[in-house]
Amino acid sequence: MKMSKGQIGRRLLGLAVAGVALAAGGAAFAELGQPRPWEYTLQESATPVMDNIVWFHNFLLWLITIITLFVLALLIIVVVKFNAKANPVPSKTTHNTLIEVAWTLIPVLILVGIAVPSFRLLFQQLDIPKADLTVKVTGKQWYWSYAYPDNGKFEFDSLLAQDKKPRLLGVDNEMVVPVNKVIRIQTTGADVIHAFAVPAFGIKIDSIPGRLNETWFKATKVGMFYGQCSELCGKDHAFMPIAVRVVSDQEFAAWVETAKKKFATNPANSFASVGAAAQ
Ligand SMILES: [Cu+2]
Repeated sequence: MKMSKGQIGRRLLGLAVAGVALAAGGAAFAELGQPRPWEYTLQESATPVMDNIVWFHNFLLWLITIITLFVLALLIIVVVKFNAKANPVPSKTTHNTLIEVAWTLIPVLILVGIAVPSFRLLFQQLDIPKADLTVKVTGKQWYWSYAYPDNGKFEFDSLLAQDKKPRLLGVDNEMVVPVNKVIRIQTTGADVIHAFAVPAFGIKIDSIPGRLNETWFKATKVGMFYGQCSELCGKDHAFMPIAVRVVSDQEFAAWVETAKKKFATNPANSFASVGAAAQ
């Protein structure tokens, strides 16, 4: 069967529409808080800090793209217009005040334009707002421990669960936090340096033995969010995932009650025993 040009056009358009719909559907099904196959962008943001990291990333990407294209255009002009064949008698010009001032000032202004949002973001990350809840995170070879000093001082270990999805990210005991609350993370290392990182929250901070590092996040979406140890810490570095479950206030309160009982007899509960002994 022979198709007219119009028919072919409509077929192609139909295919394109189907392709776009499929891609959009794929994006909609992609799960929040974890990497997805063939991902080349940042993970979808779930905190105000990550919103700004994403914005800053895109801002710089546009800026560098425009600058690169501009320099490329200048190079092409030079190659085409000023090669020996096209321009046998070169000009002897050596100075041009206007252009020299411009190519000094414009880059300075661009750098200032980058510095302002960059410093704003840095301060937002480092200036921890009044926290609703503190979670103490200890990196260990090769798992994480989470302590809740504000909620009954229980502590528990969180280990990779081989049978759980997503592969190499699922854990036995997830860290649980309430949504839309400022969570202060205090982190340290029990043996070597680890790093606590959750991409969707825009946090990554070293967990260093003998030292307490602080960061914060305010998750604005409920769900599961995954991260990984981000400082090479030994043979099982790749197998100590971070899994954070963000829930409603009521669910959090209910979880605290069960967690208190569940982890009361945790022999590794040194934090709670030290806290109890001090009282
Ligand atoms: Cu590690």
